[in-house]
Amino acid sequence: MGSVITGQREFFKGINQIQFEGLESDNPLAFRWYDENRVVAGKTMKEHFKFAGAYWHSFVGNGSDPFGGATHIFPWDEKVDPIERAKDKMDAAFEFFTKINLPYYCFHDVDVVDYGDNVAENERHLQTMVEYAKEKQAQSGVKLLWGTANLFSHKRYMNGASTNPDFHVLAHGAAQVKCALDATIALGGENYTFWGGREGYMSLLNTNMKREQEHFAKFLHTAKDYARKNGFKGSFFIEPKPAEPMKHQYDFDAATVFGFLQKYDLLNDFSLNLEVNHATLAGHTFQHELQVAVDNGLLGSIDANRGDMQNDWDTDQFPNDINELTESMLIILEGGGIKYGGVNFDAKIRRNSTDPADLFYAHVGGMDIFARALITADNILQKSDYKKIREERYASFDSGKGKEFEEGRLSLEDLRDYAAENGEPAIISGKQEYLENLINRYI
Ligand code: XUL
Ligand code: CO
Repeated sequence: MGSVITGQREFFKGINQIQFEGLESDNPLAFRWYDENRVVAGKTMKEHFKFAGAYWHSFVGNGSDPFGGATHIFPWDEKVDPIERAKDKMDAAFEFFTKINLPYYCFHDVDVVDYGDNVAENERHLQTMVEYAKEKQAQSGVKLLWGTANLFSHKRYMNGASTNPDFHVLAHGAAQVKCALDATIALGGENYTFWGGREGYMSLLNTNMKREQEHFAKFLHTAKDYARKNGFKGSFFIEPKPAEPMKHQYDFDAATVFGFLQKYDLLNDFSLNLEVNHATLAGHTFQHELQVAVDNGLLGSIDANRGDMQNDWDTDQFPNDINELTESMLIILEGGGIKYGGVNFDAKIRRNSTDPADLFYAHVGGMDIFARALITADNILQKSDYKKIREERYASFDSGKGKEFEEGRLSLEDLRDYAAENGEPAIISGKQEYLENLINRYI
């Protein structure tokens, strides 16, 4: 554990560095499960998760919603000069990261410092803050998991960025991506994310979908080539989300993005950043999205949060569902882990969670629930018949005619003859309830 880094002002007064105290503890500002040095399935918890704080939700998002303004009144938002204000915000962010013991963080360009309409001035602002962030990273040891550019908030992006029908807007998106890539590379950022915020459509009546998707692919290739030319070794993440803010977004879900990356020859450089609430918006479980990614070698990173069962929008709540996460950790462990990134808390405290400590409770809970899910999933894999049950379901393909079919050695006539010769198949249970109970037993 590193030491706490504060700037000139301490923003989270009265909150000390959060420690692991174990299950006996009833201290709400202590970890009960997340012990960063504990080894599970051959790696420390710190290595398994590479937990990251999200700059936007924790230090920018102020609790406002479509029906009302800010409720989180940030003390780091007081100064008038944009750079001075950005430095206060960064001081607060690194104080928080070091107090909660997050080894990584993630940002959009516009989270770090105000962006206006002047490309050169925006570049100067971000470069100034990159120099400041370098010092903060060196003092604290906190690293950049990924950087990204916000190509969705400015009014010019109302019809998309790289999929905008206006080339001029696309070029502005490219200018922002160039600058955000430069920042990511300068800070030793391990990866770079593209969430296609408004890359999609509101109406097909005014949309040439084919042309927009071709532009999207060309844009990604151009950005990737620039970053590689400048020494970037990390993975580029595409973050699927089916809708919101657009009616339809091209990066709909993991399977759609896989098809897109394959079609446009981007599979060598790109992988997926999967977000729990985006999966549920797509009508999938998070587990489904993880399995699609693992099966295609594309599990790049995770944006951790959860949705609300009664709402159909991206509520971005902090994770707290142990069943969802245990089943997810089973897939991640069996798939060999998260490939390039880590677990970024793309989650926000509620509009009415207005105490400085609320941000700490939220992250303590999130880190603890992942740690608990990891331990539980590892126990299930080590001690139970979970894996065996699934393997045995497919035993008919392990030898004989089933094996020959897998090897592509049977024709349709061969299959017909097998069916005719062997009569009606036995009824075999899928044992779903047995397996659900098994998960709960280990929780
Ligand atoms: C939006 C979302 C973004 C991306 C980064 O739903 O998840 O915050 O993670 O642009
Ligand atoms: Co996200």
